[in-house]
Amino acid sequence: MASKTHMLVPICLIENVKGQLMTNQEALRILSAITQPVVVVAIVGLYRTGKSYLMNKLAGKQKGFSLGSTVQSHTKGIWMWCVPHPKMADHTLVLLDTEGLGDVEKGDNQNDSWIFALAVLLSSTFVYNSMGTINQQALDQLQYPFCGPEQHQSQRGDFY
Ligand SMILES: Nc1nc2c(ncn2[C@@H]2O[C@H](COP(=O)(O)OP(=O)(O)OP(=O)(O)O)[C@@H](O)[C@H]2O)c(=O)[nH]1
Ligand SMILES: [Mg+2]
Repeated sequence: MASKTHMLVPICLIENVKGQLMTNQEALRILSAITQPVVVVAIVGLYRTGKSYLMNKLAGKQKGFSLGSTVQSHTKGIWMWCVPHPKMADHTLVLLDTEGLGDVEKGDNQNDSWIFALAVLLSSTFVYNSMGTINQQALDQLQYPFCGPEQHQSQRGDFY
């Protein structure tokens, strides 16, 4: 039988240091060791909109992904938490919590787009978290990983 992966706490998968994205080797090692089928759920949205809070709910936990308590952007890069899937036996649920978009202190749209694109490409189910209506900027960012600069067409995954 495939071995179960159960991380007690999330770890950083993609570090965002001075505008550069880098993979965390320890996180890659954990992912490589998973032998079960995976369901990868990523969440993206504007900063300070409750993304980490919602992902903890999806994990069925009160604590896990770190929550911020100020108006400043809190999560940095992309964080990963692998837990047993709550409904599908012998499946691993990989939760990806991302750095919030539109941080005025960061002011780096390109870096935001990289995080957005990575989350879309890594996930099988993609959650766009919004406290109001989804605006044009969100749709523009969604098009980037699907069409890209070379206008590739691809259809994959679910979008909620
Ligand atoms: N009661 C309640 N509190 C929430 C809810 N969503 C978020 N919060 C609170 O709002 C604050 C910000 O939530 P986070 O989950 O850290 O927001 P975030 O989108 O991850 O923020 P960044 O990492 O900066 O992008 C925290 O103090 C949460 O506890 C909710 O649905 N209900
Ligand atoms: Mg967060």
